[in-house]
Amino acid sequence: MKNSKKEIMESLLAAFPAWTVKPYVHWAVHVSLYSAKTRSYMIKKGIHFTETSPAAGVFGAKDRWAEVIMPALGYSTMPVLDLPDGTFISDTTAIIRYLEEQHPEPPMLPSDPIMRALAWLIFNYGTEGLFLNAQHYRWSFSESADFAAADIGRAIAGPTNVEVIKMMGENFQAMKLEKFPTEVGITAETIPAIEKSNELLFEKLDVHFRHYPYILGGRPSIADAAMMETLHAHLGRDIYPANIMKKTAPALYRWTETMNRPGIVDAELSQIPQEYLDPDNLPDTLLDFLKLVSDDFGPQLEASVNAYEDWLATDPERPEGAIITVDGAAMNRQKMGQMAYSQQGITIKRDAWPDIPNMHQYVLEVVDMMDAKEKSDWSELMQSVGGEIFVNTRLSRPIKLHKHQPPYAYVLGESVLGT
Ligand SMILES: N[C@@H](CCC(=O)N[C@@H](CS)C(=O)NCC(=O)O)C(=O)O
Repeated sequence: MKNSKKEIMESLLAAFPAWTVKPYVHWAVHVSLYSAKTRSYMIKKGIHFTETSPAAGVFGAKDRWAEVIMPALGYSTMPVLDLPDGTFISDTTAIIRYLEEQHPEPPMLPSDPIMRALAWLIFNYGTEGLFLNAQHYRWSFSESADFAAADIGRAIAGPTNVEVIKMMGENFQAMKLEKFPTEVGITAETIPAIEKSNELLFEKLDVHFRHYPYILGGRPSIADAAMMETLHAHLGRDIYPANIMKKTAPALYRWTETMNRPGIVDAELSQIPQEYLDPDNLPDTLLDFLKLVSDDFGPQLEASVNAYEDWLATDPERPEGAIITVDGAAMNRQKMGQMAYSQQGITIKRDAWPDIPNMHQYVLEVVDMMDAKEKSDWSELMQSVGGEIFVNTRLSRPIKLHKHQPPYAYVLGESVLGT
């Protein structure tokens, strides 16, 4: 008997399983800081995805964004990942944790516990520790601001809507600059600290990427993806900082390109084994970078955790599930209060959000599962790069990422730690 069309289709799908995979949809825009993290992660991981934005028409995208995602979220944020089962996740860290669990191969986290803890630490630094660099180099310089604003207008209004693009662009820069001194901590006094940190960052990463294609050696990891946020989306594209990067750190610039294409190695570095570095033999290029992470990010971690503890202390009886914010409502930036910390000898005051303490829990989670020898090696490594804060800082109550279903927020976790 002749096979029916259905049977033929079924045998074809069995032969080519990739055809049956409904792609993830990455709601993102090219110019967006956080979108660069999930995009490069999925490219390197080899995850089949389509990218669309609220202004685009792909697969009826506009309607889903306006009628389903935005009303469910109750606030605006980018990126969002649509899952094949019809649900979505709204936060880059939640997206990466979910995908890593769903698709363990190829791993984007080292199996060695020391390297794994390091990956989460750099992930935290890349996701939030460079926020001021991104904001300053984009919005304080008119050539950068004009370029970025045009791209934002293009994403929102559509690429041919020139007049609206121009208007949106102008509004965006003014809106961002207004928040600089109070919410973000960028002022005439703090700019020298941000620029000094950035100069050191470019210098150290350029040396490292002359020797290794990725931050943890011959394989990409979640740490690279997180650093792509600031280093690609803003510093690697906006006119003013991209020129500095190309002139002073060409190997770093090359890494931003490598991270946005599939495959493992950079052709010139193909002699490097496609493996993560050996924790007993970390190169000076990585150790030097980690010293900078400790200097610049250690105080930020401490200040954010203190802000979280202060928020907790205002009402110690808060139940699990309570949204971690002074305003009580789910939102993109959940303000816990203000924090102050020292960077390059200058005090920076700005809003504190739960993101940094939340990600620090993933470092602690790995460390807590280490055996005694590994714990002592981790402490020794952190001590050697001035990162004791990363070992000693703990949270008195856990934070839970609740970004896959309402309230789409950082909330208090299940139990009080240590009881
Ligand atoms: N914690 C979020 C932050 C996402 C975020 O702030 N995205 C920016 C765009 S790059 C945004 O949506 N800004 C718009 C807004 O704050 O309204 C994540 O990791 O996804």
